[in-house]
Amino acid sequence: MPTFYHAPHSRSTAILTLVHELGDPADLDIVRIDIRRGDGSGASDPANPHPEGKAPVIVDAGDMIRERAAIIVWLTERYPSDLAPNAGEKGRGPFLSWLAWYAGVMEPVAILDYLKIENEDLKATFRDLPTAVQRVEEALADRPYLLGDTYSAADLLVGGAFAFFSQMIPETGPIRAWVDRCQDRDSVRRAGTEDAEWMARMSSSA
Ligand SMILES: N[C@@H](CCC(=O)N[C@@H](CS)C(=O)NCC(=O)O)C(=O)O
Repeated sequence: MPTFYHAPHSRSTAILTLVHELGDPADLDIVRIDIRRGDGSGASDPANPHPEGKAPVIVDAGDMIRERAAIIVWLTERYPSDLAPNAGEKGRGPFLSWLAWYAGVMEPVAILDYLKIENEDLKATFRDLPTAVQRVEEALADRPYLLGDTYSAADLLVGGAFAFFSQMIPETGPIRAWVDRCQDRDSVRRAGTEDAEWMARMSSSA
């Protein structure tokens, strides 16, 4: 049985949200773990199989699946749904492109921007946050979601990052309403509630 190692209130919450979107597959075990957090709290958890103590991570039959973009592909293939176009279907290329672009471009530029790091070589490689935001605005100019009329796991990942880094949301344009649509889902509310409950239990037992 695959096991999803989840660190509440972290990047891993996107994967918990996806698991809920996928209908909470009965054969997917969820193990909650601690991680070292940016504010100095938490600790690397001996139960976490990730070689760097990070989350999320899934282990299935001895295979380790790391990195949210890869985990999203793996989960949506293993538990087919309308959250991802299948291989060979229209939309599959854009779906994969958004996931890879998020991991390889958008998250790096968001972090560089947050840290106020400016460097011409980095900019030549990744462009910058305004350019990334522009790509999302263009995609949403004539459609409610990144792939078209329906919500997908690409919206979950990219929209969730805009919700987290809310200072990235432009005052005008389609992104604000799209982020709200992406957040207004039972899966997001459930994951948030479960994470908050786990964090409260952890701090009361500390
Ligand atoms: N690129 C990875 C990032 C994973 C990551 O950095 N997770 C953080 C939580 S937000 C973590 O586990 N931090 C603990 C640590 O760095 O020790 C992904 O998208 O899955």
